[in-house]
Amino acid sequence: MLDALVPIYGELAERQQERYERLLAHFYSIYGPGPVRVFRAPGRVNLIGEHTDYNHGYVMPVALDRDTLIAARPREDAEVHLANVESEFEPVVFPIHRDIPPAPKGHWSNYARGAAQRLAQEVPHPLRGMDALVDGAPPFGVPRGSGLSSSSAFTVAVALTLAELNNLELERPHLARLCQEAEWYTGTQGGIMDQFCALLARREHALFLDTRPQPDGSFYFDYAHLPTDYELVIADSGVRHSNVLGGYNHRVAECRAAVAILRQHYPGITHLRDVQPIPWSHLEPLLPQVTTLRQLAEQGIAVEGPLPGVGEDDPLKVRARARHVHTENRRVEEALDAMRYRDVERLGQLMVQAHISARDDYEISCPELDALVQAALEVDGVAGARLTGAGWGGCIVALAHRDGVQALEAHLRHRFSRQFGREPHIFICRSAPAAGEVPLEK
Ligand code: NG1
Repeated sequence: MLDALVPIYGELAERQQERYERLLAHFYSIYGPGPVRVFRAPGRVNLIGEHTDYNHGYVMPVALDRDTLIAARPREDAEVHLANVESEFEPVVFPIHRDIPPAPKGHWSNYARGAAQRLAQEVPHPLRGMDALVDGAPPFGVPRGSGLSSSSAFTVAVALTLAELNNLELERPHLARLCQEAEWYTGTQGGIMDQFCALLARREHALFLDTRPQPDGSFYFDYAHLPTDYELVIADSGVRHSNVLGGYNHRVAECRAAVAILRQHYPGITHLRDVQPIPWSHLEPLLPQVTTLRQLAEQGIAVEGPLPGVGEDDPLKVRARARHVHTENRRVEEALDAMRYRDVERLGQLMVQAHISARDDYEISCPELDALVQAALEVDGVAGARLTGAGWGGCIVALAHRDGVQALEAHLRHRFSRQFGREPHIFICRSAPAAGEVPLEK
C-alpha cells in the first residue's frame, strides 16, 4: 500500500497508511468482506483569483494534501448507501436517478445527492449504486467551512467514485463541469475553480485556469511551478462560514446585477469577464455604487439567473464588486507572469493587493483574517499574504521563505492569541496530485 501512497503524500505516506487501513477495516465492518476500491479528492488553497470563477475569470489554486477518501464497492441495484467515519454524519440511503429529492438544507448528503443526480442526467442508461464509506475527518481531511473547499473535495470524490464504478469515460474538464453543477444542488451558485483543481491539479504546481468555457466546452489551463525555497503557510482563523447559508449568493447576485447594467452599453455580455478588455475607467461611471433589484426592474433592467436568498430591496454594491473582479483578473494574469519569471517579490505584492481588494471592494474579510495577514507581513521572508477562499472567515495563505517559516508561525500565534484569546491552526501546504483511485494492491 505504501508504494501507492508515497507519490501522493510524500514523507507523510506512512501516517496516511494507518488512515487507509482504518478506513478499510471500518468499511468491512459495515458492508462485510469482499472487494473494495478507494478514491480520493483533494481540497485546495487558492493562491490568487478570488470570486472570479463565477464571473468566468482567472484563478490560480493549488491542491492540498488534505483530502476526502471514499472506500466503495458497486451494488447490483441503483441505491447509494453512504456512511461516514465521523459519527455526527448519519448514514443515508438514496436511489440514483435524474431527480433525487434533497435532504434538508445543509445536510451532508446533499453533496453526494447532487453528484449522483448530475451524473444520472448525463448518461442515457441507469447507473449502478454503491456501498460507500466517506473519510474527510481531521487531521487528514479538508477543514470544513474554512475556504479550503471541503465541499468540492467531497462532491468530486463521490462523482469520481460513481463514474469509475460505472465505467463511465468522462474527460476530466467535463467531469469538473458536472461537479460544479452538482454543487448548485446544495443551494450555492459557485464557480468551477474548486472542482477543476481537484480533478486536474499537479503536485508542486499552481493551476492557472481560465474559467470561461471555450465555444467547444473545453477550458484553457496551464501549470506554474511553485516558487522554490518558499512555502505556502496556511493559518486558519477558526471563524467558520457556510456558503450554503451565508453571503456567497449575494455576491453572485451583485455581479449578475453589474452585468445586467453593463449590458445596456455592451449588448450580448453574459459575465463580468466579457468586459475585462475594457479599461476600468470606462466602466466605473456606468455602474452605480448601490442599487436594488427593485430599482433595476423599474429601469427595465432584468438580472438573469437564479438569485436565491436575495430580496427585492437588498442593497447591491455593484461598482465595488465589479472593480474587485476586474482588478483581480489582472492580478492573476500578472501573478502567472511573476511565477514564470520567478519573481517572488512581485507575486507577494499581488497577493497583498488581492487581500486589500477582497477586504475593501468585495467586503469578504473579517477582523481575524485582517489581523493574520497584517501579522504575517511583519515577518522577515514573507513575500505576501491574503485571505483565501470564499472569505467571511476561514484561512489566510502566506508565501514565506523556508528560513522564515518558524518565525512566521510563532509570530502569528503570538499576535493572534493576544488579540483574540485563542491560537490559530497553522499548517504548511504540501501540494498534492489531482483526485483519483488509489491503487491499494501496490
Ligand atoms: P470555498 O472557499 O471553498 O468556499 C468558494 C467557491 C469557489 C470560489 C470561491 C471564491 C464553491 C464550491 N466554491 O470556495 O467556486 O467562488 O468561493 O473564490 O462554490
